[in-house]
Amino acid sequence: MAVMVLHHARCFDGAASAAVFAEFYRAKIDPKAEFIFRPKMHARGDPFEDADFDAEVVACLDFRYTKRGDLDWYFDHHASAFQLPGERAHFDADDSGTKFHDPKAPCCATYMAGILGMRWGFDTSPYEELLRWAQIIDTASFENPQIPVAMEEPAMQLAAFIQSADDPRDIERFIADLVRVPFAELCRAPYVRGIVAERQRTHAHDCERIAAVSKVESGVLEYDLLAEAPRVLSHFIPYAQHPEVDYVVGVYPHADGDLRLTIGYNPWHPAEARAHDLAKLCEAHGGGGHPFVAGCSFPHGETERCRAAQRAMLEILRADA
Ligand SMILES: [Mn+2]
Repeated sequence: MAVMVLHHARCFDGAASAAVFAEFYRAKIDPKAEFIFRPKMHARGDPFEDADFDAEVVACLDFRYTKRGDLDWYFDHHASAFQLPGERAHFDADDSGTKFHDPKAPCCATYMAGILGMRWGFDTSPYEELLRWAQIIDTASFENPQIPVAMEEPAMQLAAFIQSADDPRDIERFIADLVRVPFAELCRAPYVRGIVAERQRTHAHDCERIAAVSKVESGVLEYDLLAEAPRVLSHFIPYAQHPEVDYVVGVYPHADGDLRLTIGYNPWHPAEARAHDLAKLCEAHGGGGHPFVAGCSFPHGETERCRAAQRAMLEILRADA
């Protein structure tokens, strides 16, 4: 029996959710199941395609809902899970008992693990380290911005791997290894180490560039790297360099080929002091995410639209000051 696992791409929580779901499925539903892991990227309109549903069983984790193609399993915690007309009503009318969404859940992997433990009696204790780090990373609950920016902690190196890896075979192998190989050992595996070492080099360069182009005004930091090479950028760099800012709105060409706008509320400032729903600000420009960190993608070449969206958001955030 083939099980398609659609999971949020380039995301540690998405990979952790996929890994733990496959363990659950083998333990409690079908020990002979074979898994196809397919990373899904957010996109304007319908991000799904027919090939996503090319299996007997389809699970979608840490990603948008769809009423297309008969989903069998669904776990998500994104506030912007339901974007197309009729999706929310379709979800609400579902009585399968295998689809779950809670925008208040801090992390998809821990939310899903809780439900699988309670309703299916699945023992999630072997995945304690994986689940703990998935939640720390997804909620950006690091003690200080140096932890993600230094990129030394094994879990941070694994997060760097999944954000950068392109080869579907590496990603599939990584998802399987996440639940079998201790983190420190997995970091040393050559297929992981190669990608992480390269990532650490480009990350050091990114830190220099962000320091050079950042502008801070009224508690909001902006940066624009659209004229530079495409990259996978750590969104914590500005907070390590300017711990005083409340919000960051940056634009840069992402390695996936799109132009990316990223917007965040300083994770080390009091959560209750956040005055804006950043997912809503992004939905107005075709993006989405969480109230405290969100983003939009624009097709390559739409530099002006990307900059205009950034200006619009900066204006809203700075109007408070
Ligand atoms: Mn997540």
